[in-house]
Amino acid sequence: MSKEKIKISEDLFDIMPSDYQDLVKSSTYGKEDRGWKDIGTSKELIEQHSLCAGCPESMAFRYILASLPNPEDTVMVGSTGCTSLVFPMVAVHNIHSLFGNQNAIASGLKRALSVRFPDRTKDVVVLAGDGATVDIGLDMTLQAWFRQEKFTTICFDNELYANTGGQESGLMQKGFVAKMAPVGKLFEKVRLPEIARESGCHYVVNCTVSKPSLVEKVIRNAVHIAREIGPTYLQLYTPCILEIGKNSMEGLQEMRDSEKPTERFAYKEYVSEPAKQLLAELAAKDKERKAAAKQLAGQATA
Ligand SMILES: Cc1ncc(C[n+]2csc(CCOP(=O)(O)OP(=O)(O)O)c2C)c(N)n1
Ligand code: SF4
Repeated sequence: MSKEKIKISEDLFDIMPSDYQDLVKSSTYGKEDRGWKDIGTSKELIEQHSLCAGCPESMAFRYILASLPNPEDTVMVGSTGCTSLVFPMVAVHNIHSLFGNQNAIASGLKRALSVRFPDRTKDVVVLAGDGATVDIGLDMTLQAWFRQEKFTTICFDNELYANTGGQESGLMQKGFVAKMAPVGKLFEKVRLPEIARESGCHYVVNCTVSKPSLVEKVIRNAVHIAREIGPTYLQLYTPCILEIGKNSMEGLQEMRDSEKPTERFAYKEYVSEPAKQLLAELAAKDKERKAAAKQLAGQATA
């Protein structure tokens, strides 16, 4: 979706919904340095959502959408679950896939987009819950990584199946008791970040979404590396406050507590050698671009 395509004919401008007018006038499509700091000042690509009040998934959605390097040429692939309640309100192209199939759909989509738009960069980003990514969709998740499909997989890890009332998931902690899993989890949390690395992902991060600047960095890295090199995986802790008995103001603290160095969401990152090289090149180009812009601004004010 380019800004050109959503431009409203002058004659029809007045009768379009105000939200659409705002999107055309002040969204960040096409802005090179877009990021989480645009939230609250530019038209956001998601404003309302139907998640529980204070659900960290809603924060995560905002940060991710604000950080996509090229939202007008990005297609997101979702799956059934709490995340899927948000997609109808997102101003980025998106597809809802059958639960668990998201990485298979994204594989076909990415390949089709490369054939249909050979001269244009199209990013594909999967965003699904842990039930969809690690349990029911694990086959599709892994096979996409084995095949080196060039897209990013983001898992909103809330450590259970939230949308269906709290069943046990592979990413649930050992011993945790949920509403629909009264016996308590008998096994350890599946180590998907390690599995992702072994399965061929070039960039893997495990973290919470407590810090927007960190989310911005990892999203940009993951999308750029997937675009140029191969699959990338982000596992983001977005606790289900409803299931862990927290109120709407307590999600942030829960994430801060869970990212301490000895906790399960302590920041963990893996970058392959080719991906390291790419990130270094991108950083050098960015530095050059910023220096040139500064010089130009200096000339304009002189
Ligand atoms: C093929 C299929 N199987 C099962 C379901 C039922 N279902 C809907 S949402 C959901 C749980 C989603 O859990 P998760 O992926 O962890 O996302 P969350 O809701 O926790 O964000 C399930 C099992 C479905 N809709 N379709
Ligand atoms: S059920 Fe849990 S994960 Fe789903 S919207 Fe509510 S707080 Fe968020």
